[in-house]
Amino acid sequence: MSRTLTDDDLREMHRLMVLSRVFDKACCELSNNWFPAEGEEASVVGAFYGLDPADYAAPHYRGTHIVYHMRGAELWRLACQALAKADSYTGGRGFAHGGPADMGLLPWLGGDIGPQIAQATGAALAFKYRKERRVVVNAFGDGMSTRGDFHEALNLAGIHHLPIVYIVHNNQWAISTHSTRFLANQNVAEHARAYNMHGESFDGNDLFATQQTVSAAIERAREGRPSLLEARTWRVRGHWAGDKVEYREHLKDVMRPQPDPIPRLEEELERRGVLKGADLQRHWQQAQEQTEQAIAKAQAAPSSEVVGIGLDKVFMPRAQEA
Ligand SMILES: Cc1ncc(C[n+]2csc(CCOP(=O)(O)OP(=O)(O)O)c2C)c(N)n1
Repeated sequence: MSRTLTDDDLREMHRLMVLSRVFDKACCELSNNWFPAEGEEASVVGAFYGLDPADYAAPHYRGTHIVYHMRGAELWRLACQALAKADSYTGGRGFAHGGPADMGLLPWLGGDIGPQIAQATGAALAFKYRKERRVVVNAFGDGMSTRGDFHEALNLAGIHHLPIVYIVHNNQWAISTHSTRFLANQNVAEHARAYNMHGESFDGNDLFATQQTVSAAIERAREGRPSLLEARTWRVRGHWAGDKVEYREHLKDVMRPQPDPIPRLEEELERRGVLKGADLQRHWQQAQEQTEQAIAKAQAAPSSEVVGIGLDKVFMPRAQEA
C-alpha cells in the first residue's frame, strides 16, 4: 500500500523540487565540478519524501543537496560545499559527497562509486539485528549498478530480508557513456529477480509514480522485504557543471528525453486545484530568495585552510578524547 499524499504534501513536494532546481543551477555557476540534478528532481524528492526521521537516507551524489536539506541541512552550508568553505559539512574537504552525520544520512565519504551501497545495506542489517522498525532508502546511478558492490549488497539484502529500498536513478548516462554501452540489460530493475526481491521500473519524471512506488516499497521494507526500484529519468545537463556534453552529438539516435518533471507536476497541481498560478510563482520566487541568501552567506564565510591531511575527519576520536 502506498502512502496517500495530502494537498499539503503536494505543495511541499513542489516547493522542494523548485528549490532543488534553483539552488542546483546556482551551485553550477559557483563550481564547474557541481553535479547537476536538473530534470531529475521528481525521482530525488519523490524517493526521499516518505521517510520517518529515524530512517536513514543514503542519496545519490546527484541531488544530494535537496535530500540533505529535507533532512535538516542548512542551505548556506550546502552552498559552502560548492565553494569548499570551512563551514561546509565536510569542513571544505568534500564536495557533493559529504553531509551532516547526525540527520540520519549516509553520505558519500569519498569519490568512489560503490562503497555507499555496502554502508547502506550494513545499516539495514543493523536495524534488523537490533529489531528496530527503521528502513534505509539508498539511491544511486545506472552506472553504479554495474559495480560488484551492487550485486553483493542486493544478495545480502535478499538473503537476510533487510529493511531497505534501493533506487536507481536511471538517467541513461555514466559521464560520457550511454547506458546501451555499459548495461547488458537496459531494465536495471530486472536484477531484483536474481536476488529474490521486488523489482519495479517506473517513470521517474512523474512525481506521483515515484512517490507511490517508493512509499509502497518503504512499507514492504518495514516488514523485511527489500526492493529494487528503477526511476527512469534523463540527465539534462552534463556530468558536471563544466561538461560541454559534446559526446551526445554522436548519440542522437539513442536520446530519449523525458518531459521536464516540474512543469509536468505544475500542470497536474493546477488541474487538481491544489496550487494556482500565483502560488506556483511564489515557490519560484521564494526559492530564488532563499538561494541568493544562502550563497551570499556562504561567500562571506571564511575559506577553509589546508591543515594537514585531515585524519581527524577520517577516524573517530579515541574513547578518552570523545
Ligand atoms: C569506482 C569508481 N569508478 C569510476 C569512477 C568515475 N565516475 C564518477 S561518476 C561516474 C559515472 C556514474 O554514473 P551513474 O552511476 O550512472 O550516475 P550519474 O552520474 O549518471 O548520476 C564514473 C564512472 C568513480 N568515481 N569511482
